[in-house]
Amino acid sequence: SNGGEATDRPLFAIATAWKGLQAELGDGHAALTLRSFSSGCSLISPLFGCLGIAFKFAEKDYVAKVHDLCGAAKEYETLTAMIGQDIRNDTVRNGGSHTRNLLRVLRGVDMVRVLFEHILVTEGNSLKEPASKAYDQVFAPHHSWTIRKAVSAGMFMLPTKSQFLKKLHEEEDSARTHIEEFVKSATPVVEYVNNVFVTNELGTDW
Ligand code: 1PW
Repeated sequence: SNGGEATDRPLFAIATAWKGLQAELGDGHAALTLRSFSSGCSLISPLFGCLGIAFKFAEKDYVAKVHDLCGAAKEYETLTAMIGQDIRNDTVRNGGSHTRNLLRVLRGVDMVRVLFEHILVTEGNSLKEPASKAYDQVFAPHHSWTIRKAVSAGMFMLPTKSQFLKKLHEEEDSARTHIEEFVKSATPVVEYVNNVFVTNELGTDW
């Protein structure tokens, strides 16, 4: 797999993999394979680990769900095939179902995408400001009061942006390039997966 490269330069590995996912999608009519999607999602896991102890729980939740999707990829060729099975079994919204895990993982990816968008336009060294905005946009509407309070307390323990980039072995300039590339590629991929939910009439608001 992507071993050394992924641990050395996580942002480079992420940007490269997601560029590949966007290419796999082509003009949007091709089906995305579950294998490449879940491996692209697993490359994002180290980012959560760089957010410090406060986000250990978020990291564990994300990693476990990505792991489930990687396992499902041995059984299903495409995301659509995997979701179809949950629809036939009437297990779409069941705790731990592949489809439910996919929706959670998709939100994790979207959170990183939105966080990066905010980082690109935020002056200064704060990670708390862009991370809080991204959380409020992507996750907060789906989380209970208790989780929202825990997350907002965790925001005070985030590293600074420069500490975060240092943990990722990046300089400001190289990081910006990879971040821009990821945002550009992830946008249509997230939109595609979102659309799979919508066209199957599963909704994304749960
Ligand atoms: C690089 C990202 C930067 C900022 C920090 C991100 C904070 C993300 C917060 C996630 C908090 C995880 C709390 C877990 C909640 C679960 O109950 C929930 N999972 C998610 C991902 O919302 C539902 O999972 P379930 O019930 O389907 O197992």
